[in-house]
Amino acid sequence: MTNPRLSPTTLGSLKAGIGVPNYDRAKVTPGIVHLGIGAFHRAHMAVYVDNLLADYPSWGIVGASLRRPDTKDALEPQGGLYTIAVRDAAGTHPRVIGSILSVMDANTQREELLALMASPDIRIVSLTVTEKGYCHDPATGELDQKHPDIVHDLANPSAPKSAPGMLVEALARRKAAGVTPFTVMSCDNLPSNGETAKRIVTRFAALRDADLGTWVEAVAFPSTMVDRIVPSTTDADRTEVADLIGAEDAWPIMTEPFTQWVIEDHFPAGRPAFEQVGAQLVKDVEPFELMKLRMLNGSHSTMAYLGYLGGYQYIAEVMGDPAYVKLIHGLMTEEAMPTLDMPGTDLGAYRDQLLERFRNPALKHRTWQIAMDGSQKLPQRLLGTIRDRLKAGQPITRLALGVAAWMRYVTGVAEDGSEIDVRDPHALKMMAISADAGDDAEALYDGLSALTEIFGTDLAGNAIFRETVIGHLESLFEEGAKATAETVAG
Ligand code: CS2
Repeated sequence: MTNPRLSPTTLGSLKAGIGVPNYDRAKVTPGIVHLGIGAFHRAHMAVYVDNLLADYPSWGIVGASLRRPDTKDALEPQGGLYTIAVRDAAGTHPRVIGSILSVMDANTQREELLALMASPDIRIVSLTVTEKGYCHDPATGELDQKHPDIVHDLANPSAPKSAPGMLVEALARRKAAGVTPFTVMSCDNLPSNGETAKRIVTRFAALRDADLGTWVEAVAFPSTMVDRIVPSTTDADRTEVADLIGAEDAWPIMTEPFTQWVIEDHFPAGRPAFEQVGAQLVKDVEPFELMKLRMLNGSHSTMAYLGYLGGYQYIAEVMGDPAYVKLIHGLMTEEAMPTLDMPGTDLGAYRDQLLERFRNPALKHRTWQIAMDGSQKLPQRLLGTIRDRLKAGQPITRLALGVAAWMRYVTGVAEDGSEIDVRDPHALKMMAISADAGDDAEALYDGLSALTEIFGTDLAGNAIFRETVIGHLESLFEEGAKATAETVAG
């Protein structure tokens, strides 16, 4: 007999012992709209909210996707329910989450979504729209006014496509109706993500109308540091989850046991008691963000490019190569940690915990997945650390290898000559640059580092940076990724 579909009506007939919502979903009302209802949100914030709803039922989530309707299509027949499956060496531990009340597709339900965002019931609009969803220049953090979606949204402010456009239109409607603003909470991997979101949104509002720009300046944009590794779900995962819970779930989430959320406590419109379910509410999130971006994500991106080039499909496989482990250990200890100012935090313990998480054999986290959107990720993961070290006159050997591996990766040709499916908003531009450069390391460096939206105006011409990256590129072309990792790891 095939399993029934997971839904509110089948919730009672799941296999024994499967965790299900401990509150009456019918009594939960929406207090949060979440833009970018991808796997990351459903493995993270939606779980914290799920843990709170028994005591705070006015904080349910309505999710919205700005690009693809696939999450809505999958979750609608399930009444918003989905499984989170936590994986470790001991097995897979499923639990059903109920905090997402419904999902809207912004493309087909724009008016309905904007009306909800404008309603006083919504006190938080949270975001995981990925780095590129901010339509900004990653090197400066400023709104990219030439971005096609921004051009579109400024011309059609009441029918926006972009996240900044949606936020500003909803805020404009609140202003017109005399409703106080919601709090905007970014949960993306950006440095000072609150301030960055604020800068972009207020700029967009001011471009629409000066008065609106001034009004939006009073909106709260707390920063948050969000951490949980969430590989994309495969068909094999779906089958495993169906067997474990006794129901078909079209959209389960596979993740690790670890989870961390550090939140700047600035919510004038109110917030759920996130501190009761494990979040850290602090005054200043920035040191935590830098720690995570530079240590976790900087290592991740380096392992993704260098690992993919070396023929490794998963992060856990990369961690099986002692040269790569030594390299990443060194990158964190020698190059990233000295740039962080975290009194009271044991950075060595944090590093060791990261290495353990990367090793999780049950988590099939593809190097190719992490390699996506490098142009948007590199600035905060590697380039900021490199800038700080250059300023202090310190070596950047391992960090520069991460950058060189990215440059080698975006040529779109693997070491065995096969094609790499490079996913990046600037993929075409970068592949044209690398087609001109061929395997001439200097030409490749000069072409790619001239992209000021990634490298700013200061880095490309820095003699030490240039020489170090070009040296690594030559080695990547001549010796390959594995041999280069071994040499640089020392
Ligand atoms: C990863 C992150 O895909 C990526 O770029 O580095 O999604 C990473 O898994 C998360 O930031 C972990 O919190």
